[in-house]
Amino acid sequence: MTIEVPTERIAFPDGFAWGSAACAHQTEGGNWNSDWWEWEHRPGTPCIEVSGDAIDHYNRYDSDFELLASLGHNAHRFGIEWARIEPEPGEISKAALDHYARVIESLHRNNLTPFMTLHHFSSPRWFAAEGGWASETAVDRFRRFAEVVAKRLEVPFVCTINEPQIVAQIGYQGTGFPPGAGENYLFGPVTRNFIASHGAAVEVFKEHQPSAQIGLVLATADYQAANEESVKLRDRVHHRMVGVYHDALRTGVFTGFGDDEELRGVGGTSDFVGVNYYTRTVIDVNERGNAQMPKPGAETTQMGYEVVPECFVTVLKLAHEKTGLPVYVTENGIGTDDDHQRVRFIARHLTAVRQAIDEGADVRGYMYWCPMDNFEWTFGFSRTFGLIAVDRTTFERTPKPSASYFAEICRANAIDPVVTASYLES
Ligand code: IFM
Repeated sequence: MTIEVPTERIAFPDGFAWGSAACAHQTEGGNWNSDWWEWEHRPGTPCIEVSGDAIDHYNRYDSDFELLASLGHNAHRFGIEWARIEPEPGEISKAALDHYARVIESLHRNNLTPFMTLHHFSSPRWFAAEGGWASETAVDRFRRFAEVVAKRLEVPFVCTINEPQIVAQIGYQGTGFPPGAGENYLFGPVTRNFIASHGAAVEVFKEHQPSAQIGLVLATADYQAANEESVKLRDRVHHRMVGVYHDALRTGVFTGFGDDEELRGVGGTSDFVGVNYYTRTVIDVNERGNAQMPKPGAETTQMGYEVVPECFVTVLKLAHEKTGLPVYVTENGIGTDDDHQRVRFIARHLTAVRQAIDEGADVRGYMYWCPMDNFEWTFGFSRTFGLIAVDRTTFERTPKPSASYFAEICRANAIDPVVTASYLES
């Protein structure tokens, strides 16, 4: 059954976290010591432009958080930048840590519960030069960084790594993200290192900051088989992309991909799983396993993703069932220049969240991706996911109508059909 804009009031559980999610590299600007900055400037990569000053969030975080608080948010997912905190191996920037301590203070001052992401795609250049996530030293390097952070930056929620599967797939198996390795065989070892690094960060936080709730943030498309013959392949792809992470979070064991590898003690003590959801992926064995493009006439986004809120119910339930953990929606959003489409997207996807809760998923919060239009990786600034527009020459922030619509939901802890209709008509 398709999920439409609700015609009845839909309320959310008491204490639900409402906010938006952002990433350091995409917003801060001037992240020149990171592998992404180098990649953006390297001739021949798929980047259409460089991140430059991004949206100058590094300097404007305080007024940005004030704005989000004024828009009804009570939580915020933000990222810290490893390349700033540890500019050279083992060399820690006190100034960078002090900066992020001020960022956290500002979130508290604005009554936004901090969800801090340790790693969101970008890494220090020195880490990349050592072999990045494929290196034998990766887990120890990440553990050391996590320990520095755990000792200094106190927060109620920690997201260890954002969408590790995307980095393994696009950066190591493929050539679209740094390091652009294009080596199939790297997917396994990189996945292993990500899962072990998550486990290492969990250990470190449990020791130095036991009050923090700690989790992993997964890219979770709904993987579907285009036909009967594709079911096996779909299961395999799902296992490689999501299943191994769910299993590791539930059991504390990374089981590898059919090889002999088994790694114990990883992730078993996590407190939540973060779900990032955008669309479904339809696998067709007859298309050499490539994901099918949306059918003609399907509603799509600037990214070419099909809009399918029904699949959100499936992935939320699966995340909870397979990990046994509470779930936070750590990202869900739409790149579009049609703000009515964004309002419809939010209304339908939140209806899906409520349905998942009704069907047993322990979902405790929703963070829209993203607060402000920003740097969308290889697509530069051409994709507009934000609730707030940003003028790239003056950095002026202008909330879109969808920001006010989302504010009404956050404040009411509910979706009101009359309010929704008024935003869709205006
Ligand atoms: O912008 C990205 C984010 O960095 C990771 N998740 C998906 C978003 C939209 O493409």
